[in-house]
Amino acid sequence: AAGGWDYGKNGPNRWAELFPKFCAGDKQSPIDLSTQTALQNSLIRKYVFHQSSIAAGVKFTLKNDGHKIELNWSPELSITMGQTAADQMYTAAQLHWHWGSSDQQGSEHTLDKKSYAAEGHLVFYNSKDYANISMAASRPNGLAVLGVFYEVSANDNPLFKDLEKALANDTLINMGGAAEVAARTDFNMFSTFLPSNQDEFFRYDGSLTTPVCYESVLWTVYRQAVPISARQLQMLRRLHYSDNSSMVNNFRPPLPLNPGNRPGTPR
Ligand code: 1SD
Ligand code: ZN
Repeated sequence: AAGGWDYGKNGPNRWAELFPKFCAGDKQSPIDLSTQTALQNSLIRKYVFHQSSIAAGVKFTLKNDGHKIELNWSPELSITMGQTAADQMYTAAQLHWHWGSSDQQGSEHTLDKKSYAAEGHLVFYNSKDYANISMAASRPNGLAVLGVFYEVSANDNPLFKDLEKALANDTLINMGGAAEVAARTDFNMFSTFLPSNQDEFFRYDGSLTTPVCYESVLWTVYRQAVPISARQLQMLRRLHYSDNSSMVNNFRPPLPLNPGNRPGTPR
């Protein structure tokens, strides 16, 4: 499989051995989050978000990279966040998802040991200190990721509703496939991706959840799950990995809590 790892034979239980330099580290992600910790976490500051308006010509592209689907957008669309409106140190580079074969699994983080059907990751890099995401990915304070849980519901998810036409495109089924998404002029990434309750979240120092598992990620995972319909989840499960098998269970299960990745330390 691409890069020498997958979610099957060379799956998460072998990554520490296959990529020992980082995947065997002591602040690895994901972890199990507990609501107890969320309460202490209310001391940690919320990010201030900013997005430029959708100009004519802004395009979104969904692609199958062999491990998941990822959403990218044209560079003139600026999606940023920081501690204050003036200090927008993080720039969003992409959004992607992890999901299960059944509704009882699929998320990477768990909440009080509960798994969700899927988890979305809006990946930011520190654009104050680094030129691009690949420069930042291995560096201290390099990345910040916003994680959102998806829960099966009778209601469609509004973001996936926007992506549905592209998602249904057969070119996306196999690795390397990509499909364009027309941008709504009123699209806002933060209000469409994040749950309505943005006041309760977990923050901790961790890692990429895929090899080579760099320990460069400041994680923020929201407590409130967002809805996704069974029909929309099926659209994800019909995609294929590089070996043509069904793209499901592309998540890394939680890793042990260590002093390095224990949530709740304000920073
Ligand atoms: O799995 C993604 C990987 O594709 C890449 O986006 C990386 C950031 O460069 O992040 C991981 S994850 O930790 O966001 N799952
Ligand atoms: Zn991810």
